[in-house]
Amino acid sequence: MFKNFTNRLGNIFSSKKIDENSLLELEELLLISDIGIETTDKIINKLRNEKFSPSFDTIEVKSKLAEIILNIIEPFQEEFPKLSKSKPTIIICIGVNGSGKTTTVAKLAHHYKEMNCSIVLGAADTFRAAATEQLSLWGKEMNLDIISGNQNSDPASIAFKCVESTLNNEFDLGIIDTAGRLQNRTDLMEQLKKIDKVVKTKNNLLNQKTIMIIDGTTGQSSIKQVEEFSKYINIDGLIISKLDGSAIGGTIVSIIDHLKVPVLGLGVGENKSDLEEFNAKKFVNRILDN
Ligand SMILES: Nc1nc2c(ncn2[C@@H]2O[C@H](COP(=O)(O)OP(=O)(O)OP(=O)(O)O)[C@@H](O)[C@H]2O)c(=O)[nH]1
Ligand SMILES: [Mg+2]
Repeated sequence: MFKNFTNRLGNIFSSKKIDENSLLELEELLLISDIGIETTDKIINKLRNEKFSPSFDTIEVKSKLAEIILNIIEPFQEEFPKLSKSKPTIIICIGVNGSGKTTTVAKLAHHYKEMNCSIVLGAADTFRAAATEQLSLWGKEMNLDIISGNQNSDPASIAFKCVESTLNNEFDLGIIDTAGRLQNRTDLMEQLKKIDKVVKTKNNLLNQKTIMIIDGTTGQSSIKQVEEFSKYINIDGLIISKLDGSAIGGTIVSIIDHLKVPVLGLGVGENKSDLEEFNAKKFVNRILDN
């Protein structure tokens, strides 16, 4: 087996030919990186139309490839929400089960705490008893107030209480954790809509941002997840978690290509400081240097 992308690229183009054979091999390589068939085809077609110098080398192919991928993703690189001085911000974290929502709530809280912002957390995952406890532990560690309720209480009412607390206590930021839900569970998706609706009732007083957390190891099915969630709630951006492991994360390229949704950050571990702002250039290198 070849050790990495660059080595394989070198082998594919050692004959110094951009032909159907080499492009087919390149297609396979991009698919291994989880870029997905349609986006891979698009990339290959663009590469096919590029002009190469007669004695081109791996570096030239790689840099053209990097440019093509960067052109797809860079327009969707976005910073974490900037907090305004005049209005507080409410961030709602959503996603399927186990995608990394609660951990990301903690990571975001840490990020904003480092900027000296005042923060309250809303434990709107009332589905599992352990969920509130998990968030409370993070709250304790960072010395943050937390709004919670009993198990099975209405998550929308917790979300609303978190909004009220943010406004009444003049916090800069309220971050709402929600329960994991599968996109085909209409009842749970409707519940999400309700959370969104109650937060929106105070929209003249605050800035609302909804961030969907995607498990970076999930692969192509995450496109469907984002697509389905966005039928119920407007998604302002994505954070892709669990990219500290072996997952290359090429799915991000196809998610952006298909859905044109901004990517804000990457989760790179289980600690509160393991959150990076999404940097498209760095990410392309991650794909092409893996
Ligand atoms: N390695 C790694 N693990 C992560 C990352 N983010 C979350 N995890 C782990 O993934 C597991 C699930 O994370 P949670 O934050 O509880 O996920 P969740 O989406 O809140 O889960 P539910 O509330 O059950 O839907 C935990 O063991 C986390 O420590 C990450 O960026 N890297
Ligand atoms: Mg959770």
